[in-house]
Amino acid sequence: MTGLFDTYRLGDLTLSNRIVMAPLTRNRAAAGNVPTALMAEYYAQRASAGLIVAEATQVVPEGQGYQDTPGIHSAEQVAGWKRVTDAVHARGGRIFLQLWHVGRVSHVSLQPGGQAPVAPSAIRAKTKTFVNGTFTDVSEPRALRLDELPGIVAGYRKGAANAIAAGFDGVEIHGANGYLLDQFLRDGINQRTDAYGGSIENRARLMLEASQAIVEEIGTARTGIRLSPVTPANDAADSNPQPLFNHVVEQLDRLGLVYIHVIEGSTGADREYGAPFDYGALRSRFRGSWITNNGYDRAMAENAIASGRADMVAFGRPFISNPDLVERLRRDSPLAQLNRATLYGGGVEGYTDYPPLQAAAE
Ligand code: 8OZ
Repeated sequence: MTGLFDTYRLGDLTLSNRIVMAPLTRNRAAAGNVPTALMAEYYAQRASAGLIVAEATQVVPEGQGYQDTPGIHSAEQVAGWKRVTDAVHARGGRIFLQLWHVGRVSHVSLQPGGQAPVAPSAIRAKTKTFVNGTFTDVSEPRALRLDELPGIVAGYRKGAANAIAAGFDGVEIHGANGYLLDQFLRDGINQRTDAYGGSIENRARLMLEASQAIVEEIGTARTGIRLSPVTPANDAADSNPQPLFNHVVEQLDRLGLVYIHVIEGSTGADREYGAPFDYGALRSRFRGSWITNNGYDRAMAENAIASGRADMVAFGRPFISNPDLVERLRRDSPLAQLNRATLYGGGVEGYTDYPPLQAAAE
């Protein structure tokens, strides 16, 4: 029987186990949205994960929606990320970068020239962002012009090329949680009347064009994607997600992506949200690897792997407070609880100071 701690062949990589560190926004980049030495230490501490998916990272300046999130569009950012990937590789880990454009989930104070954030349609999201140390309402967006969409795709392509230049083993396209690509998918957000709005095929077009561009740039074996079919995160809503995501997954299969990473239910919350939704119908449409996520514990993860329902299981919050999560799961040891006050922004505290089991016991 296949277990959580067995190796896994992902594309051209052999991963040491089936446990994935989910991408986690921590808002600790330095000026210029440059990854720091502290971030390298944080990821290196977690290198025993079979695969780390590094935090959501804006591919273009307009793609930023929260303070101090890292980018992958400048030479300084690439150099900063190189320190991170070197540190993880030195510990025998593997690391992908999550490529991000927030679309309408942003604030004018974070946008170049104080401009409005961009979106499929000029509809403000009922959600908050994190700016100047506090949560604040997002700004009113403007609709992207049709002639701007090739530039968005080019941004993802360049982000992927930069990620490889920075030493990442691959990229995960952020197609989830109500950010730009997910905004285009959903009929509750996308009211366009051009080739990128209306039908399911049209709403999926931007995500698929970005995916194709990335595949052309870095190859299928290094390109994964994260989806959240029923999440209400960031005011995401669709009248009929099953046929929408059936189509999306069929097309991602055609492009040959190496994995799909699915958030089941409401992101970071109720797994049953949006039920009934048939995740098996998605899996059966995809020949690549399947990563499942959202509120898994050891028993649930073992079951998902043993039953063949997933190839790998991603853990988010448990990896924040347990740098040695893999070892703790292996021993079935108790998990440390995380401190919510230090999630977003700050320094060492609540970031690199969670001890591994050994040290905690001493
Ligand atoms: C928490 C805070 C800010 C951003 C996501 C990138 O939900 C995020 C995010 C999460 O995908």
